[in-house]
This record gives sequence, C-alpha cells and structure tokens, in this order.
Amino acid sequence: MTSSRPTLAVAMVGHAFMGAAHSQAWRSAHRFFDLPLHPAMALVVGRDAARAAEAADRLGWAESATDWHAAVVRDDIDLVDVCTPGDTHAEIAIAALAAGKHVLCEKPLANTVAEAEEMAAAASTAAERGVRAMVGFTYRRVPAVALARRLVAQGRIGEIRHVRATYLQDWIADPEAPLTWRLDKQRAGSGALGDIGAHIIDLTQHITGDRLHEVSGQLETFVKERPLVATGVGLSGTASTERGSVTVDDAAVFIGRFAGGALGVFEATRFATGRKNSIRIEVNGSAGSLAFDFEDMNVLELYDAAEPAETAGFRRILVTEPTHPYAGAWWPPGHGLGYEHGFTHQVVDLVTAIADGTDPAPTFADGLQVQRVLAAVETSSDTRTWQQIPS
Ligand code: SOE
Repeated sequence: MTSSRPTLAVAMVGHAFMGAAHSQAWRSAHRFFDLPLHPAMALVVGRDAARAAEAADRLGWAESATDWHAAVVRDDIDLVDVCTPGDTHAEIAIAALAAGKHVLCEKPLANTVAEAEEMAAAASTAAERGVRAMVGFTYRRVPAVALARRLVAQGRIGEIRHVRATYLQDWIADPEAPLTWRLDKQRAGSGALGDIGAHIIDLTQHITGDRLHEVSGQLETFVKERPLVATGVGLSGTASTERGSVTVDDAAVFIGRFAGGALGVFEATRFATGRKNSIRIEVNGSAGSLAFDFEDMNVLELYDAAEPAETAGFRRILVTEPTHPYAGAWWPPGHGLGYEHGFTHQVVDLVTAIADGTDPAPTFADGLQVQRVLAAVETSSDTRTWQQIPS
C-alpha cells in the first residue's frame, strides 16, 4: 500500500509470541488510525536465519537478518522494536538509541535496576537529539483501562483509598511443564513478578496517577526443578528427559502504600489453575469505585457512591462508544476489541509522539520506576522487611 505520509522504517528484534503481537500492530495501525507517519515493516531480526526468514514471510516483514548489531545502525532504519527476552533489552536498546533510532522495548524494561538506569539515561540523552523511547506496557491502552484513568483524573471516584490487583496465569502449574527461558533468572530477570507483576504495577499506577512508595512482599517457587526444553521456545516448548533448576519465582504477593495514601494489594502467579490470563483491578475511592476484568475487557464497572441507595450499584459501561479512548477508530458500538488491540494502540501513540516531537508514555524512566518496585519486592521477600521505592 502506498502512502503520501513520510515513512517510519521499523526493524523488529525477536519474533516469538511478543514479536507476533507487535507485528500485527505494525501491520494494522495505519489501516484503522490516521497516522502522521507510515510504518514500513522493513526488517525482522532473529538468531536463526531460516526461522527469521520464515517469520518475515509469515508476519509481514520485507527482509530478515541475524545480526542485530548491524540492523540497529542501518541508515534505512528509523525505529527498533525490541521483542527479545529481558537479558538483551539493555544492549539492543542502548545501541539503537546511540545510533539515533527510536526504540520501543518490551516490558519489563530490563532484568535489573542497574540496566534500567543505563537505559533511562541513554533515552534521556537521545531525547535531546529528538530520538524517542517507549516501554511496552500495552494493557494501558485497553480502552476500558484508559477510561478508568480518565475517570480517576476527573475525580469521579474521589480520593483513592484501596487498590487491589491480581494477574493470574496457570501455564506452568503442571510440574512437568518444561524449563523455558522465562524460568531462567539470567534470561528473564525474575518470574511471575517481572513478567506479569510488572503489568499490574504499571496499570495501577497509571490508572490512579499515583506511585507506590513502599512495599512488603513474598515470592515463592513451588516447583524447583523441571524438564529441560527439548524443542520449541517460549510458552510452547516440549520437555526432554533431563532436568534443570527453576531460578525465578512462580508467584509473588505484596502489599504497598501509594504516595497519595492509598493501600495496595497485589498478586501475580503462574499457578492459579484455571486462570489463563486473568487481570483484575479494583480501585475504591471516597466517591465511588472502578473495577476492570481483562476476561471481560470491553467493560469497565463504575460505582457512584452519590447515587440513592435504592438504585445504587456497580454499572457495566460497555467501552465501545466513539467517545471512548481509541474505540472510535474501530467498529460500531458493541463490536468489541481483544488482546491485540492494545499493541495497535501502542504503535499509534508511539508514532504520533515521534511525529509530534514529544516523549511517548510510558517512558524508559517510567520503566525504571517499575523496575525499582520489582527489585524492592524481591529484597523485601529476601529480608522480610518493608522496602522504600527510591523516587
Ligand atoms: C507471559 O506470561 C505473557 O506473555 C507476558 O509476558 C505478557 O506480557 C502478557 O501480556 C501475557 O503473558
């Protein structure tokens, strides 16, 4: 498809589950939204030449390559999209920013606070040259979540007292599920805490417009050894007969205090049998409450405490009206959206910010702050103490 808009040439590094989700966003964003720049899916990079070529063909990239170092300095690339495991986020993102490329980096930003600090510093230096960086906390861009933030900012639920958030999965509840990279601290940084706990930290801070300032938590690894991966990657690897150690948490629970005074309760686990990708958030304020459930993601529940007791109750708002965030670009009211649309909205906001010359949110500094919360929960679990989050 030709476009009169200037082109934004994208190179994506990594092409597994997240690469596929990002690819559909790059393919579709300009077909539904009036973007100021036209994304061109120029290059996909993977370690194995044959698999990268197959991914290019299947996901819609013009070319494939195996060397990300060469890719991020190419003159014909404007933006690098980092969809690799956490252990390579820092080096790829920093090299790309140094080469003057805009960067979109999957969450959590890095595997350690030190890496995240380097990335945030690199992003701030790059911003002085007009180069932009964003971390991919994609659930922020679910219309119901964006509406929740808008309602809190408008004061619709008053002063916030309680924040309750769970992110539940069960894909390794079976002790014979193989030891994929997500269970290796070297590659993933942490387990359920960083992979999915990071999302609910970002989501609750985003919805409330507030930040956690202290936490107390516990991590647990229920299954300490698992079969090594025989074939495949990511969530879909198959088991071999040899076993290896799980070096990350299977589950994380923590409580926290927000700077504005609210109390927070959080749970992230890969052992909630029957829960596949369940994100639930409830915020209780002095004037009402909001509740979101990703399994019913087109709905936001609102309780208005000012309504007469006879008729008061949680109302289901179907967040598909043209006036709702992002929804007007899609289908007529009632024709809902899914998991992938958050990634499309992420591309829309990133491309718009690049064209406007503004910093896209969440910035690498926001990603660093989430990383500090993750580290504080880990330290709290190790030391059985409350931990402050440095601001
Ligand atoms: C795996 O647990 C995972 O793919 C996360 O890494 C993603 O961020 C989340 O969107 C779905 O679950």
